[in-house]
Amino acid sequence: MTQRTLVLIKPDAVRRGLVGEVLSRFEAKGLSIVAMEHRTIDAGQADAHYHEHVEKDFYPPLRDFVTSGPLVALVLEGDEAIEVVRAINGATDGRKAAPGTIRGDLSLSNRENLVHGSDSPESAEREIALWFPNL
Ligand code: RTP
Ligand code: MG
Repeated sequence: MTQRTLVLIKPDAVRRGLVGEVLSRFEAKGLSIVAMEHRTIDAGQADAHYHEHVEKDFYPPLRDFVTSGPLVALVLEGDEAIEVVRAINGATDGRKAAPGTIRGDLSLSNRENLVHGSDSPESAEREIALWFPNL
């Protein structure tokens, strides 16, 4: 089934010059970019995006990280796009993520892990509306 999913190329990827590398993996897989924007977010947008995590111990440093510089937000579309993107991204912790995934190949951190992908159809709908209200 064709789905849309919300992806963030996080500030660490922008700082490290990996936007093209990350984008090329999604494009090579066959996913279509239907929206894309370079943006620096404030704490309010971070809290709205990560609302399920705001009470957790790891959230304050995560908020500092995602607001630390520009990121690239995009909407990708394709067959089973939500699950496909999460597989391409790899496990949350870059030290444990499988080689061949974005995090497994390019991250050595549990926080600075380069990418975000929506984790369910409900999350995708909510996150796309949050980041791209005109879509
Ligand atoms: P994402 O939401 O960014 O796609 O990542 P995910 O589903 O793989 O991981 P999630 O559990 O939703 O965590 C969101 C982001 O928070 C940071 N994190 N830090 N223990 C920690 O220090 C910790 N755990 C998670 C990561 O940046 C993770 O992607
Ligand atoms: Mg998540």
